[in-house]
Amino acid sequence: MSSSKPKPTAAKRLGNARLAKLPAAVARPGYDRKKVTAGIVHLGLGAFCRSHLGVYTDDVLALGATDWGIVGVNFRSPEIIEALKPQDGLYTLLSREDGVDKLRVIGAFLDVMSAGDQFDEVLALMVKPEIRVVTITVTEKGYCYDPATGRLNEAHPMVTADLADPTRPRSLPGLIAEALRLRRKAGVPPFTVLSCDNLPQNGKVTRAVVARFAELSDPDLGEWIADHVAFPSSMVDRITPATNDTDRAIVTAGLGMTDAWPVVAEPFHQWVIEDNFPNGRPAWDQVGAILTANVHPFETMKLRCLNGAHSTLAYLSVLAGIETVADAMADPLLPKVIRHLWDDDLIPTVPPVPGTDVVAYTGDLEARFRNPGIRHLTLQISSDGSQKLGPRLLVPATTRIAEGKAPRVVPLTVAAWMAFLRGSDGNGRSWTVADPMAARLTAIAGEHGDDPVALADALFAISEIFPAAISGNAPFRKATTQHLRSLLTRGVPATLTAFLFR
Ligand code: CS2
Repeated sequence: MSSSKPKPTAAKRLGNARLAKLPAAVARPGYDRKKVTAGIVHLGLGAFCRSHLGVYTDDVLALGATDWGIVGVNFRSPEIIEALKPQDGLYTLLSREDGVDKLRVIGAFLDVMSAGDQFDEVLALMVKPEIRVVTITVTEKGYCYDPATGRLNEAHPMVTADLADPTRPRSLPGLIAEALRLRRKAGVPPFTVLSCDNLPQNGKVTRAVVARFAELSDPDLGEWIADHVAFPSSMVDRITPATNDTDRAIVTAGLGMTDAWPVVAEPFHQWVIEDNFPNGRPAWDQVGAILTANVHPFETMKLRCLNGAHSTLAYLSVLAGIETVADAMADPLLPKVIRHLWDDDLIPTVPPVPGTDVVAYTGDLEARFRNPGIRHLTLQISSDGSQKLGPRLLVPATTRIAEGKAPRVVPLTVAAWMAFLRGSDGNGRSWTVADPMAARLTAIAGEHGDDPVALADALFAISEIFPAAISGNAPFRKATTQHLRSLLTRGVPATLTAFLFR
């Protein structure tokens, strides 16, 4: 959050007491919040869960199901708690398309808590029988897993710290395992754990990290979790850029009162959920979510086509000085690169998706990416590449290689990521590399920065990121190194021109 924003005064702040004073044009909870009780604990209170889970659940509450309110728990930054607590958990969704702004105040989050400062309270809440679902958005790195294997990273510093004292966990796997241990001890049926992050088979990964963590601290608990707790997978989608001060000002003007932290999102939203909730669930299916036995095809399509294209746009754009996805889509070359990525490398790897034409889906993605009302920063998407490249692009590239085909665009994305790790373009522009592996990656880039062969060799050697099928594939390495040389010496436009028109 910007420090320049004025401190909202209590009198003019969004909150329960001022809901009735909102202008008629602003949508608001269609139910009595006082009657709503918590049925969900949500872990990871970023913008995404507020534009997605919060909105679907707000719609369910409006259907009259009063026992599915959410308590949001944050692991790290206290700012979101400080913003939402004085607002009774209320916040505004600003959805934007074709120059039209729509404001809606969401009431589904009944309370917000800090997993650090309020640890005992959070744990006590997670043990209550009325909490039947725990939802998660902590981004890829929050799972403390190894992206290459999908298993718990047992050497992760938070995991080793939590294993030393499993009753005071700080990590996601540690917290869920401890809450489940206490529920079991108290004879309370387990909650269902629903991951809403962009990981392939996110339910399976969550189950793997929680059950393994538990097994390491108490083998019996590990077995009980594996046998008794449901971890459905889900595919989540809504483009939600970080909120900026212009958005805050628009919301304040529209509400006639201050909202310290609204969320901005595109109108489009999609949620496909594996229907495995032994302890009950909100009727999300009645408000637009797809509940199905098999999420896999949907998730594969979305993770590869949407997120894979995002990452490709992000690295090339940061290098080229292009700030937003919409600006990238206005570039003469980048949309052509993305079309090749879809047609040549990704669509052939997506299994049939029920009721969906995948080519048409990518056409819709193009339109969504072009939405000029959404200032989605390419630098924001560039974060955590060590976690994102695998599921989004390297896994489908591996599939293509196994079929005897050479991936065409993925080596270019990997080259752009390698050049991005240098943190500057050598011409005075610089940026921050945000990544859980940043120290190691930027040290490598610093050492080999100008030498494409040495830089690519050193990065391909990181087995946590590059599976052997990629790092051991000579044509892939050669293509990547050539693109990297071109990016470092000739820059993005000349590289893309050569790539597209050679
Ligand atoms: C983006 C996603 O930041 C990123 O890595 O690709 O946050 C993307 O906007 C969402 O998954 C859209 O549903």
